[in-house]
Amino acid sequence: MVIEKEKKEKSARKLANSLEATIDVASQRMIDRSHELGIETAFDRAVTMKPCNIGTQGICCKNCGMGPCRLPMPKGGIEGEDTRKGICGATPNTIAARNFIRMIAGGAAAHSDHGRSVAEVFLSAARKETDAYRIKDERKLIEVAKCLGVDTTVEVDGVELDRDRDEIAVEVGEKAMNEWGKAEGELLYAKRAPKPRYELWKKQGVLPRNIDREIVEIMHRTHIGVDQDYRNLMKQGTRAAIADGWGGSMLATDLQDILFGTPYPIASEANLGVMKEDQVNIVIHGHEPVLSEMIVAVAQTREMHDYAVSKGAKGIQLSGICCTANEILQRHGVPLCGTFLQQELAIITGACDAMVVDIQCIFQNLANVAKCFHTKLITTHPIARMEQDNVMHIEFDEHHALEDSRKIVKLAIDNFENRSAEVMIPKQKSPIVAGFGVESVQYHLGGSFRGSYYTLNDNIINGRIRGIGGVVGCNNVRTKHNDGHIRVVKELIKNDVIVLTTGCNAIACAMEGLLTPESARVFCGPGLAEVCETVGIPPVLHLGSCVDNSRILLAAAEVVKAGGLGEDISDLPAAGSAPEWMSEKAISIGHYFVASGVYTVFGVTLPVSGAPVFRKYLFEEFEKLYGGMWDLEIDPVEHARKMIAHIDQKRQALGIDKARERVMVDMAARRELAAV
Ligand code: BF8
Repeated sequence: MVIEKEKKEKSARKLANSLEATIDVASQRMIDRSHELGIETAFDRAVTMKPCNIGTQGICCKNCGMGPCRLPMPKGGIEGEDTRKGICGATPNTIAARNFIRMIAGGAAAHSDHGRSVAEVFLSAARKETDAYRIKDERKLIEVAKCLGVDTTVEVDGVELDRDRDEIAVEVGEKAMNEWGKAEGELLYAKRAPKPRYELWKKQGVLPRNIDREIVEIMHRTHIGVDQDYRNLMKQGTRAAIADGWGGSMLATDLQDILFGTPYPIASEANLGVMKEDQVNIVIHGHEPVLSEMIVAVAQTREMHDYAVSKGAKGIQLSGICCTANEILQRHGVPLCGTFLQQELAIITGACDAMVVDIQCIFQNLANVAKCFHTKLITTHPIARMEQDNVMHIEFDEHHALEDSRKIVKLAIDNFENRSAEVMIPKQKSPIVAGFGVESVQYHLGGSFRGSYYTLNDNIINGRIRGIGGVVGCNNVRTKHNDGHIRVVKELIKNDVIVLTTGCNAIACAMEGLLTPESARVFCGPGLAEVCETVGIPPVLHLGSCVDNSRILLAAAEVVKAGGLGEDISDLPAAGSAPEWMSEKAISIGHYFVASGVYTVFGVTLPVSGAPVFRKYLFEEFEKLYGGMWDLEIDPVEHARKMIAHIDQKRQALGIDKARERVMVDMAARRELAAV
């Protein structure tokens, strides 16, 4: 009775309970603060707005004007033949598969269009049409040139010489741009996958032709009356997801690294407590580092610092939300302000002088929250504007990048004196080490001389490291903020599974203190702890933003290349996870993990439960086709245990399920062998 009464009262107030909403104390404080100030956030809206039960099962079709056709599961489940169908006769499998691959299309489009924007800036930098950007990492330029088939040397009078770097850069930019819309051929980066994987994609008919085409074809195939076989629909979904992971996302990562520098381990801090009461706080939110790189450069100038001081502030504090945060963290050590679900809370501190947003994962409600404070909310991208009239739009143009950034930073500084509401910045923040990648893992685990993945492989073979977990993805307000992320990751590292993380999972782990080498002793099993302590790395390696999941793919390819752990990614003792996913991008990422041979578990929900045959196809039959498959597990500990069970199964298949040291064969041993 008491519980019923409490429930009624709560729904009458329509407010979130901060302790139930998040595990993060700083966020709890700010949710409570929002209630004191009468400001509504996503946490409150989640209490009042229930998700559509049919949509969450994936069986609502709204692809034509005769619907929406909703095919709810019968109460007692399906008995006998499943006779449900839409007006046109579409079965639950067709509808769920159409919806699923449209999500892949949305996610692949978002990542890949981001990649295209970077490629455009890259090309204009290579052609010297802008002063703001230049090639920073020449080593990576050469590596990428080779992958794109760009000559890096020239023959002069029979002598092979290094080709001019500017010429290489222009051709890399042109070849990269071509990957989005070339008329013939196949995605060039597909060959960066292990050879058996590439051959498998070819055999299955899912090698992407170009990035845009695969996305467009999904929209065509899912139009009413086109593809009506869930298996054939998923074939196209697979092709588009590969075009994202091994195409648009990978190109975005590579070109960003060449332009802005390949990340190397760097120390910083994370959580709302990084904001400073006596400084101008600029929070950068979104995804494309093309803009945020310039803001970082401008905000760190003496001119801007002095200007801030002249306005009564002690300096400028930059921080980031979402994947922009990860981008500027991994290259400059700019602190993380928070995850996706903390974006409104950053403004509610009352200390956010400007929030600058570009694309993806930006709540429209930011405008309503900003209205309650002095905060300037600035949109910067032509494809991502907001209708509310308190939002400023300063369109960012790479040809005037520094000017635009100067304008934005000045606006924030000028706004410092307008703070009105009482400022309340939570104190919580954690120290972190971020900025890992394919190259730094090679360095840290291989040593400066060996510089390879052999040491990592050795430690997996000898059992100190049980396996690799790629844990990524969003926050989802339908589940307790960061709870799934942290419980999954802690269970993995406790069982000696090293974690590679990106996106909002990386930020959640940062806030929890898991991105420090010292955390190994506290949270890891003895084997992983020993490795981390010996080489001085955290047990959870921050590999960047969501497009940087491509770094996880390439790291997996390197592990295969180093030998001893099978011939393909699907042989590795590895598993993927997105405990709190919510975006279409996460579905595309999940599917390119699966198509690359990785067992991938999602938390919260998956829109497939209303179509049991289609669900079985993704969860079981996909393994026979690609060596990787989907799974759903809501309980975080069980979620991690499923990953560990899969890792153990792979260890057994490789014959490395018994812990053993690698025995070096010396001369004496050789003689003994020869004598036998
Ligand atoms: O691309 S993890 S909530 S921020 S979608 Fe968005 Fe999800 Fe965060 Fe980055 Ni990725």
